[in-house]
Amino acid sequence: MTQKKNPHLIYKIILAGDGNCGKTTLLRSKLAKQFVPVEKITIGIDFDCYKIINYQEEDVDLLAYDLGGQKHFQFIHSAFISGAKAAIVFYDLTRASTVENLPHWINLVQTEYPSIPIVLAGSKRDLVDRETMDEFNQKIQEVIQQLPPHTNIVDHVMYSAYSLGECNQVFAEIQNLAVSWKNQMIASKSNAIDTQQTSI
Ligand SMILES: Nc1nc2c(ncn2[C@@H]2O[C@H](COP(=O)(O)OP(=O)(O)OP(=O)(O)O)[C@@H](O)[C@H]2O)c(=O)[nH]1
Ligand SMILES: [Mg+2]
Repeated sequence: MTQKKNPHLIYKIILAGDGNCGKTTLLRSKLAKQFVPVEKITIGIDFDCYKIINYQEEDVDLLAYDLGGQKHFQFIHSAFISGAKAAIVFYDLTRASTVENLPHWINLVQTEYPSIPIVLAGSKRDLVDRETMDEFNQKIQEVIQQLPPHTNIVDHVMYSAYSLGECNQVFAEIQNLAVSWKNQMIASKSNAIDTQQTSI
C-alpha cells in the first residue's frame, strides 16, 4: 500500500470585489483551462469552495471562497473570512466605480488578519485600450497610498479571462505563498517529531 508522505493541506483564499467584476468567471476559466461564460450572479457565497490546484502532486490545495459581490449579500461575508491566508480583490477595467469600492473589500478581507497577502486583479483587459489601463493603474496607485500601513499588497495584475496565461498570472503569487506555507507546515511538523524522539 502506498502512503502519502504528508497530510493534506488546505490553503484558503477569499475572492472579493464588486458584483460583475468576473470573480466566478476567473475561477471557472482557470479550472476549465478555457474561458467559461458565467451568466448568473453568485448568490451570497459559494459554500463548496473550489479546488483550484493540486500543486505538482504535492499535498496542498488552494480553496477559494467566492463572495457574491452584489450589495444585498454583503451582510453575510464577514462570517466566511475566518482562516483565510490570502485574498484576491477584484476591480473591473470598464467601471471606475469598482476601483472606488476597493478599500471596502480590502478592509473586509483584513478583518481577522490585517496583513493578509492581497492580489489586486483588474478584469476585462480585452475590452480596454492601453491608455485606459494606464489611467486605471494610476487610480490604483492612489488607492494603495490611502490604505492603512499594515496592508500587504503582494501583486497587481490586469487580465482577461479569455487568456489562460493571464488567469494563471492572477494566481501565481498566491500559489507561491501556498507552497511556502506548505513547506513551513511540513518543517514545523518534522521539528515536532524530532523533539519528541529526542525526549524519549
Ligand atoms: N470580456 C470579458 N468579460 C468578462 C471577463 N471576466 C468576466 N467577464 C464577464 O463579466 C460578467 C460577470 O462575471 P462574473 O464572473 O459573474 O462576475 P462576479 O464577480 O462573479 O459577479 P458576482 O457573482 O455578482 O459577484 C460575465 O458576463 C462574464 O462573462 C473578462 O476578463 N473579459
Ligand atoms: Mg460570482
